[in-house]
Amino acid sequence: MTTLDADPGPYTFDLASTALVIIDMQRDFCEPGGFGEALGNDVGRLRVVIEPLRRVLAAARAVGMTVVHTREGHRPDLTDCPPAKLNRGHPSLRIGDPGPKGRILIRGEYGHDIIDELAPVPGETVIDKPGKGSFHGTSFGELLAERGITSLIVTGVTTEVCVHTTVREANDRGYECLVLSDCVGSYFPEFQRAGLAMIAAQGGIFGWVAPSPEFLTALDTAPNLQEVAS
Ligand code: TIU
Repeated sequence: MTTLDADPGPYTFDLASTALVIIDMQRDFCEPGGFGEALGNDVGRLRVVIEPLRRVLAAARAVGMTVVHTREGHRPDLTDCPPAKLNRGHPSLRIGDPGPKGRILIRGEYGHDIIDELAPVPGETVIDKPGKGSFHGTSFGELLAERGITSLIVTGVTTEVCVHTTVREANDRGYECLVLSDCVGSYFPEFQRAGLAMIAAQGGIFGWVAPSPEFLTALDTAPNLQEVAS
């Protein structure tokens, strides 16, 4: 077991039963011309997470941790996109409309895929999800159960939307979630601050929060899973 300092208190995990979850680091949210910008957001605000998250991903790969990426998006025929989501608000481009990076939030399109800096490598699972949470309408829960995963290191975007929904879903299912504060991002600074505070408040009502250097230091002392297996 490995322990690190977190809010509201020490977070203890066993590397063999822990997964790094990278939520929706897609061009559609992090680059101009995608869904995030169509909703009126400054996508530049999300780019601060890329470098710390790249370091965490490299460290997780080095110790042989389970890594799961998620992507929010829909089938080309939009049969998995409820009208309530499709018609919400007044975006400049709606889900399925042609945009500069392909059809907005549609699986298989360039904009839907994960940014180059964090591209998955063979052996890492990519979960395509139609909603904000990673469990809804996906095989994420089955995958975690098959691998005996009970702890999730949660990263990605956006803090108050897909990260929060996933952490809440996971918490209700009994997973222990650590959110890395500098590896989750929001278009809204006030939501970033409040979103992180909500997770750790009330004795960790949804989980734990720590900056990524705490996790990287903890990984240095954790047993390397590849060496343990060999
Ligand atoms: N709009 C917003 O903040 N987020 C989303 O629509 N999806 C995710 O958070 N991935």
